[in-house]
Amino acid sequence: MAMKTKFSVCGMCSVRCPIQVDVQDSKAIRIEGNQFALKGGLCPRGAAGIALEQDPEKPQTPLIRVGARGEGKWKAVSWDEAFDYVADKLKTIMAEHGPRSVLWSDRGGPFPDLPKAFMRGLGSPNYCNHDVACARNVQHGAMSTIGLGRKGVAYDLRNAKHIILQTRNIMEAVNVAEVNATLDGMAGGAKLTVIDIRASVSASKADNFFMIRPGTDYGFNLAVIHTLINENLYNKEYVDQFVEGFEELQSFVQPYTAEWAAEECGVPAESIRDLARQLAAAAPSVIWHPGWMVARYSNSFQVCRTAYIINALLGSIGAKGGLPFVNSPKDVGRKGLKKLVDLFPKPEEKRADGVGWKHPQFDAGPGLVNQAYDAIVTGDPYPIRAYLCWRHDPIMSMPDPAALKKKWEGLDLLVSITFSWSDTAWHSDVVLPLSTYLARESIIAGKSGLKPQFFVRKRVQEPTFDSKADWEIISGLSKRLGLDALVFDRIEDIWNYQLEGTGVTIDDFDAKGFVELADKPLYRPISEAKLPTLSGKIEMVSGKWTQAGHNTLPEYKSPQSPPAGLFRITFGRVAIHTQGHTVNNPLLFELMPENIAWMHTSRAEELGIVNDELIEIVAADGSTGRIKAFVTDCIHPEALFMVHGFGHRLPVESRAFGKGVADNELMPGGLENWDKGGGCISMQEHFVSVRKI
Ligand SMILES: Nc1nc2c(c(=O)[nH]1)N[C@H]1C(S)=C(S)[C@@H](COP(=O)(O)OP(=O)(O)OC[C@H]3O[C@@H](n4cnc5c(=O)[nH]c(N)nc54)[C@H](O)[C@@H]3O)O[C@H]1N2
Ligand SMILES: Nc1nc2c(c(=O)[nH]1)N[C@H]1C(S)=C(S)[C@@H](COP(=O)(O)OP(=O)(O)OC[C@H]3O[C@@H](n4cnc5c(=O)[nH]c(N)nc54)[C@H](O)[C@@H]3O)O[C@H]1N2
Ligand code: SF4
Ligand SMILES: [Mo]
Repeated sequence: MAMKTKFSVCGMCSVRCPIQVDVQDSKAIRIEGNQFALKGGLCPRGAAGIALEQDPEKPQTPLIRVGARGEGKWKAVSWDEAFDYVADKLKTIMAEHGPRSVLWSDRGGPFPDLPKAFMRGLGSPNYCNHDVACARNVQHGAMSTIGLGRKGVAYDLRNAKHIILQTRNIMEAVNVAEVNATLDGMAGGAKLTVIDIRASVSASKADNFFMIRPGTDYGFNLAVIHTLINENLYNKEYVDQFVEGFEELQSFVQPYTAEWAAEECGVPAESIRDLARQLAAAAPSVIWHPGWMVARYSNSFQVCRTAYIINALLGSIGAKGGLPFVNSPKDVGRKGLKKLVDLFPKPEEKRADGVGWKHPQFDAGPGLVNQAYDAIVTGDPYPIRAYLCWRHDPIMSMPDPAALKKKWEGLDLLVSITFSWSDTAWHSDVVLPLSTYLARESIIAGKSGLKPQFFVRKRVQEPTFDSKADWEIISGLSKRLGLDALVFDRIEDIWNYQLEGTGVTIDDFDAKGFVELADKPLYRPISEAKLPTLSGKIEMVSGKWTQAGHNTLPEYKSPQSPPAGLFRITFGRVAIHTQGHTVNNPLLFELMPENIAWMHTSRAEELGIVNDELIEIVAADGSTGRIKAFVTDCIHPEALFMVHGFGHRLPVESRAFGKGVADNELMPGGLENWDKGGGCISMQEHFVSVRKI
């Protein structure tokens, strides 16, 4: 049969790049980046989607647990049986404890409207996503300075003159469009500065590289602010007009000189001053990246805040080549998508995780799922009894799996909806296999940007196994739970509902896979932007956080250096794998079957460890893992680094089984260590020891 090319959206990681897929004989045979958006470019994981689709080592039908939780004994059932089972359980639980006792979490992303509508339909306020283990601190860092969320401004990398990556490895923790834009920006003369605890691939391309002592970034940033202010390098006119609390910031940073930071962070004072001068020369086309995976320290929120503060001092918030404001459809005179959540009234009940009442400063959208887990245990403010875990693997993505499983013991129902096996799926009562992104449609998503757009994922082939799309699973459950408004026979009915009144039809997506709502990028000057902070300006001291009792310019506290013989556990990504769920992918496994432990040469010598030697890592609770040592000068001596996502122990994953170490298992008690200012779990506040075998 003739080959066809279909547009779709990658699902191999949370970025969701636009793709195009060649299909022959009704099967996907090749994937590349969307020609119109990414000029064909794709990352290694994106190219491995077909291996995922065809891999038999994943749940192939709905499964109901027959043994104890986590024992791995299952009964394969039909979709009707699975839907009946879940719906009946939910009805019983809701009859006894109310709809509020149902919790939902997912991986976040651009398609939350449908699951949010489902939760509203049930009458539960407890919709959450995974962000306490990812970017909440950036979100709240943005909200507490500029009032907008982190996606309220864009990173205008292509037009930047200086890009600073702090705790952000843009070349390996990939977003294809951002990689392309950074390389284009650099080809156009942009300088790159990297601040990291080790030499990443991004660092290898940098003009300035600071190998910083782990956990001292807040101190580093305070010294940069000190230099910008004391050397009069900041944009005074901009600050006078658009910044609130400058005097407080100025007096607060006085102790934090470049010399002070040199001692604290382990980088030369002159280099810090030189960086500040380079930034001033490039301003306002400067992007000090506030980070992405910042669930690391109890001061990570301050690192993110000070990133926005530095951007503000340079006048780059709202500037071309800096962090311009994104535009919604309304900003360009168009109408946005009609929302599915509006089919139901907002539940009046307060959230189980305390967001909106106990924590009034936080963004209610995705909540704080770890706090909702506590309600399972304590019944405070009310019990959570059912948990629908959708494209989310908390057992691998949160610290201390044993403690997490203990918290979940009080659940009467734990359902995992997933396209691969995961620790969470294995521990569930019911597993509902979700079709991979190649074999399912999504609802239409709206994306704000310099040019706002709508995009949609279309099914490029039928599922290889007995799986279903998100909307099919929600329809199946809704039918049995009496949520008639969410029962759809065809995805087109959802798409048409969403597009009502927008002037766009579903056929308009055929040309490029997405529909742009403006012809050219619109840069809105800050003078025209209405910032939703209490003062209406960029706040050096957050009004909202202050009202909630939080000091947003707290004194710097030096992180403890690891006691003799110990290392601080640090982690990150690599271009070949996504989090915990690609290690068992046949192609990606071949490229990188296990993780390794980076350690500084001087530390390895002390321990008598040589490169490539198998070593044992011992966590604070005495648990151990075996991994190969990577001995290098390119990491700070206090740190031990590994790529996250390895150390699988599920017998159903023959490739990943037993390979490498799970960093999340080296963080005993870590679930309790979370930041009341920023909301994230602080995962890099754990020490481990290392021994020869
Ligand atoms: N110790 C430690 N913990 C971490 C991290 C770390 O580096 N170290 N990283 C943190 C970060 S940044 C994040 S974002 C979280 C991630 O953790 P999670 O939010 O749990 O995301 P994934 O590990 O990607 O797992 C998602 C699950 O959903 C399923 N799935 C179904 N459909 C899709 C789809 O369309 N796309 C994707 N991606 N998955 C799908 C997958 O099969 C997988 O089992 O973990 C965080 N936790
Ligand atoms: N290939 C790939 N790409 C991905 C993902 C993936 O799983 N795989 N996941 C996506 C997701 S969900 C996310 S959140 C992003 C994450 O994107 P990033 O946050 O950029 O990724 P990470 O590798 O977790 O961390 C970035 C860097 O922080 C460094 N670091 C660790 N501790 C410190 C410290 O104390 N100070 C400083 N300055 N640096 C430190 C690490 O060494 C690492 O190089 O990537 C996205 N893209
Ligand atoms: S970065 Fe790679 S894996 Fe993630 S969505 Fe884009 S192509 Fe897919
Ligand atoms: Mo993330």
